[in-house]
Amino acid sequence: MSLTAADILAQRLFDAGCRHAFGIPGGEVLSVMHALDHAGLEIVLTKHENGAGFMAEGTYHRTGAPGVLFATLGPGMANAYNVIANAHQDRVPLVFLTGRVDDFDAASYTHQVFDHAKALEPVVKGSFTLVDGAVDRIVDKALSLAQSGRPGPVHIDVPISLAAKIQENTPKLWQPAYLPSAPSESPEFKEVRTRLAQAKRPLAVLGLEILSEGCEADVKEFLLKHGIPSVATYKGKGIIPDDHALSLGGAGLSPKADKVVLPLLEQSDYLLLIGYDPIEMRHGWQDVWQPCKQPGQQFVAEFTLEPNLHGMHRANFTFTGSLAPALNTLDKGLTVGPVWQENEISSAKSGLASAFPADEEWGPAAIVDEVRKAMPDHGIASVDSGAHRILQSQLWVCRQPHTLIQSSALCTMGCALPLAMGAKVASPDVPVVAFTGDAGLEMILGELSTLRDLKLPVVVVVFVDESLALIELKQRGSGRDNLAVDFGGTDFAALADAMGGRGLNARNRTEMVAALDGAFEGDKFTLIAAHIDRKAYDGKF
Ligand SMILES: Cc1ncc(C[n+]2csc(CCOP(=O)(O)OP(=O)(O)O)c2C)c(N)n1
Ligand SMILES: [Mg+2]
Repeated sequence: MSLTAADILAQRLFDAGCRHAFGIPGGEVLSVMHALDHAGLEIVLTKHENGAGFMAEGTYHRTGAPGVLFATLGPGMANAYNVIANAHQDRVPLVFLTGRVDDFDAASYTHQVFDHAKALEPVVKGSFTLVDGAVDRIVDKALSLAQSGRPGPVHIDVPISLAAKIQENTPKLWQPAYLPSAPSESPEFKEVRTRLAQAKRPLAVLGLEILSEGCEADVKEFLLKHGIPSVATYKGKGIIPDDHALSLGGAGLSPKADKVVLPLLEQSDYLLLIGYDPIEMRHGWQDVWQPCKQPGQQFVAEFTLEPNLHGMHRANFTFTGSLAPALNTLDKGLTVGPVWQENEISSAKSGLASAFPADEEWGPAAIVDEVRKAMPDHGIASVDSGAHRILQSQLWVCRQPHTLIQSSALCTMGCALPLAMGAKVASPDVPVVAFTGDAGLEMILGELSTLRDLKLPVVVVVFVDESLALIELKQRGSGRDNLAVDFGGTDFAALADAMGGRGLNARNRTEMVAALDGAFEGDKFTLIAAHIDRKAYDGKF
């Protein structure tokens, strides 16, 4: 059978586990889109390339296979920039396919044409142009790059005529998977083990690289076996269930949580950083710990996928390579003694619980509380950027990893709805909820019509406060006048009805419970406009 370049590209993506592709076609990417369809990827037409990219990311969180986003040249590519930057910062393997005018044409044609690769350079791991006769090799390189080390986005520009051109050569075999590598035994590694065995106050910091590697179960087993408590970044929540006695939940954005967690990090005599990528963290986490050489003082051992070039923190030893085999080696002959003998961890847990009460009569915490009660542990929540996210991320109890998804590095608005949609497309049987601020939703509203067309019962919970609450808080906190942070009210419930969903308002817990009833079933999305006061987050995080 004769295959075009686009067919080979599409088959490679299918072989890599990709089953969906999201985007908006233009004439220049039609051959690619149809080839993806023929190869067995479901094509999802969206309203904006930014939303499409987040849907593609949503599928990655469910399947582990790279997300696929396609866009036409020029404006299509430019619209996708935000989500590509997000994939870069949030370590998402994303394959970004664009159409491109043929080189002979570009010599005398300028309409919609600019250099995609140059524009994308700071936000992709690599940019490739398909070349006649080497399509298989180029796609393999792109896929390897997207998925190795810290995952990230790769861009493949597909010249229009090449896409439809029959390829003479038979595609070569898919290259084998890389095998995990672990640090070998060494005097340094021995010291890391010995110091852990002697530690009185060891504490692990868990990050998103654990999810990138897929070694959540190994990390959990190691920490629980040795009774080592941990704190996670927001992306790492649920590796150890948030309500486990050894878990301090997630941290990174909330000053109130930091007040409890950072002193523990300072008191700890042994920090074990596992896949901790500080790109999720703010200034409060810069150089919190001080690794020392002397016995009895703070010791920091770091296991990470890539060298520490960020400079956010230091460690006595940083081992790069696969995390699970490294923990396996660390485990050999290891016995950790009794730790944290003065109930510091349980006191910190109670401190966190009282800092974030969920029992208010009505408000953002009550909304999160009611949704949590309505969802099983394996249900998936996404959350947008804004004041609501900080509170939601602290309050949302994750008992399994991968159950709370968000943009925690780029922190972009407008991600929660499409992330939830992508997760639901990839796993229709799992209940999925998107939490979003009102401004964040208004940035991405068009995708509600995509959700209508998908006929999926995703639940969208909007914190309606008619305010850019997080920015208003910062503005007020810095003594500035109120400017460009308040806006008028949208009737989100009516809007949801108009866009083919089920719209409901909630102004108290009873209405919230009623709105959630049956919302995770059927073939319509439910949008719950949860009304809260402006300034509802004052003193809350
Ligand atoms: C694309 C983008 N633009 C601007 C910002 C800056 N920003 C962060 S949070 C926020 C307010 C979001 O308002 P809303 O969605 O209503 O959430 P709330 O803070 O009210 O909970 C803004 C403007 C951002 N993170 N992303
Ligand atoms: Mg708001």
